[in-house]
Amino acid sequence: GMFEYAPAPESRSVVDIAPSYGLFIDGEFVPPASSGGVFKTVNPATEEVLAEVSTAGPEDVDRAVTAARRAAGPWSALPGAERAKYLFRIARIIQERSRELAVLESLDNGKPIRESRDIDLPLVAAHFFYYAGWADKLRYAGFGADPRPLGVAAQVIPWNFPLLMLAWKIAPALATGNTVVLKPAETTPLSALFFADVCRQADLPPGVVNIVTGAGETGRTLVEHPGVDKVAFTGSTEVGRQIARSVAGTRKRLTLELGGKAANIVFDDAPIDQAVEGIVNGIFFNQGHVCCAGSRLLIQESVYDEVLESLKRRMATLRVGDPLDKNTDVGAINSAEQLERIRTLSDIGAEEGAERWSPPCTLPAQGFWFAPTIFTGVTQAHRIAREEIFGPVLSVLTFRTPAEAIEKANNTPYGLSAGVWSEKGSRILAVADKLRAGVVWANTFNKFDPTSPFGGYKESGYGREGGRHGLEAYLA
Ligand code: TXE
Repeated sequence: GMFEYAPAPESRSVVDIAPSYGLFIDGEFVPPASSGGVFKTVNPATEEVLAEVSTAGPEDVDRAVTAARRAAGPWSALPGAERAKYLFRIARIIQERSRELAVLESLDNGKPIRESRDIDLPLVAAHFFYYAGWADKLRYAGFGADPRPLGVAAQVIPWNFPLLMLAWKIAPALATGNTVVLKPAETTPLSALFFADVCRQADLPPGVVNIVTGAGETGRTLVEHPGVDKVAFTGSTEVGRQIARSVAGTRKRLTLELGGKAANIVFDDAPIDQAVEGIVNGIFFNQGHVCCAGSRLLIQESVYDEVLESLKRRMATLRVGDPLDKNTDVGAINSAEQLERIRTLSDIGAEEGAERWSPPCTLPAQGFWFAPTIFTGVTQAHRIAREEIFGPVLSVLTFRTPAEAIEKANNTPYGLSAGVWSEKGSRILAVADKLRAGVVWANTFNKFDPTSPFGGYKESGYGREGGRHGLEAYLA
């Protein structure tokens, strides 16, 4: 409309991306030891190459673990208040550089700048502030009189929230006196490499944080390295299973944060407009590349028509396109591979008889895109009701009674999150109590906070990140 506010797109020039990057080992950027090779990271919205990144081979991983081991003694011997100073410094530098890092994240990942700027980056800083506050409070806080770090943590993270997943992993590890070797995902390595620069700027002692880039093979080499004391993984259930097998029988401690297929349950007494906002946020936030995405919508039959009509109207207003445009709601799919996975499952949904609907929208010719999509007439038998799609695709089911809603919500191998929409507090509490999900949101969805523990049941993994619980995973 004529009064619509149309801010200029965020400027790419606020971030200075080098043509190529080495590995960050022992406080320095170094080339990989052998001709392990390089790979390119692309902007998924344009397919333009952003930079060349190094593949860490076994020798590089060994150097990184060795550096982390050497740094572990002095780092853990520092008074907690000293470690806190470094973490506070890192948090402040992230705030100071947040515009640059937000643009970088949107370029490498494809997420809308509004999200990287207003959600990812503030949460990244918040995590470092939060765990900085814990570093000097570990004694007599219920972890035993003299809580000890585990040593060297190997951390492997996915591409959906590159810098935020790094913060979830690194902040509690450092606060508790561990050192880390982290491997970012191969499609989104850049913000972790910029974080290495943040560590340098904060004068973090060499070896406390090491970043090794590469694909799954680098990740496997890292988690299997005998010098590692703790493995923390976020990614696919399949790789999580492999890691659990390889860690079994070693002294390594393990936490896994895997996939999900969350139910978002709308009761007939729910505030419908608010619920529709939550449904949209639940599945279209970050293109649905969210492990806790509300990918199964369960609507009580008596309000089905009303909710669906309102949801479709709202979906028609979603703007899909340039991640750097401040008006964009839904950005690019992170990679050609992920786009293929989403397309395949979506086509299976249609073939199996569910009804597919998307609002009219023109997708850019270059890059990886998928229109916001809903499937109605979905039953438990459909693969799109059971398998994680990890894209902007919502499967809609219905229910009559609270018992049926609970039964359907729990009928999944996953158990990461769920949402309940109702005017009645007593109903929310009663239902939440019966949901096998690590996180249950009431009249909201995809709300994150560093003080709250996050993690799953069943095939969604084990261990908790965030809050006080997040510290336990890093203490002996
Ligand atoms: O995951 P991978 P992918 C789900 C989602 C998605 C699917 C596949 O459904 O469609 O998984 O995504 C590293 N040893 N989730 O292929 O392969 C890899 O390099 C050690 C949900 O991207 O699990 C990357 O850094 N590491 C999820 C990280 O693991 C290995 C987020 C994740 O990649 C490895 C991502 C190995 N053998 C995907 N193989 C969530 N829980 O949020 C790969 N890696």
